[in-house]
Amino acid sequence: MANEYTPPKVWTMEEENGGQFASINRPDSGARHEKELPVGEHPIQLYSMGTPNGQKVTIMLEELLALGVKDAEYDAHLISILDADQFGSGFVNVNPNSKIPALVDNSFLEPINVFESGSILVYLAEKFGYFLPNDFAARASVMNWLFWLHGSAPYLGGGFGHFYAYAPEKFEYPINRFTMEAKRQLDVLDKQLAKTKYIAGDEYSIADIAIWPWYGATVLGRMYDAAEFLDVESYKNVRRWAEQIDQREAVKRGRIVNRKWGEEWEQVAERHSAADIDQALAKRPE
Ligand SMILES: N[C@@H](CCC(=O)N[C@@H](CS)C(=O)NCC(=O)O)C(=O)O
Repeated sequence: MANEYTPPKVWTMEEENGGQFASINRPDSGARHEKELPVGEHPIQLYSMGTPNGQKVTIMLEELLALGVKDAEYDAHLISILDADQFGSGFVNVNPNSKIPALVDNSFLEPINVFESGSILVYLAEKFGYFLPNDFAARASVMNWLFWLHGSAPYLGGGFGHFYAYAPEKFEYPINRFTMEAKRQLDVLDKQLAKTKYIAGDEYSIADIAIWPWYGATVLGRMYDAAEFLDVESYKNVRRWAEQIDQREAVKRGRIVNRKWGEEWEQVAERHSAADIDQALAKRPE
């Protein structure tokens, strides 16, 4: 085999390995610089970026606001992961794992730090009583699919997306391996959505809110420029579900928060009130 690699006895990081994100990846954790986090006027403070993991939380908050839950008002501060903001001391105090999204709830005597997007979704669902049913069987189904997403998405993003779109070269072995897995996952979703309206059953839930920004966006052709390569048209049930969720007002609002790329109307770098999103969406062409 050409370019065969023999691993050394002990791995050390000698140089950047190339590719997008290479300059921020290091094999250690913790703060790299001092930087306090800004705090806005609402009890809920979100520190995030509008990637699929970030979108989960802003969609959830916008869904809660759409239901009239006023206490779900939030400040969403941009953490630019390409500028290493996730390694600032304030952010690391909230999330020692240095990944967006992270949330601080200041509604109590002591602030509550919440990190991991799945944990944030469950926290908000339990705090406000929506999108996570109390019925034991229905709740188990939502949890099944929420945990499914958190075990599966790293293969789609860190595996398929990384090697298909971001790696410095197109390496056949990992592209084959992760394309196989991404397509298998899409098939799992397609078979489930042949039976149910939403992922976990008849009701829209945090499972849909978690899965849509990854797999919904993939079948809508918004991820990695890979719609044709993955033949997304063939996942008819996932497409039907993805299009349906794409039409929700809260989804249209939440998916553009903490985002500084794309069209002008889909960029809301920071959100401190509903007007920030209204102003961006008003620029959308008819
Ligand atoms: N399991 C985590 C994953 C979060 C994650 O991977 N966030 C990425 C952006 S989508 C990040 O912050 N990357 C920055 C880095 O790796 O330094 C979650 O669901 O919250």
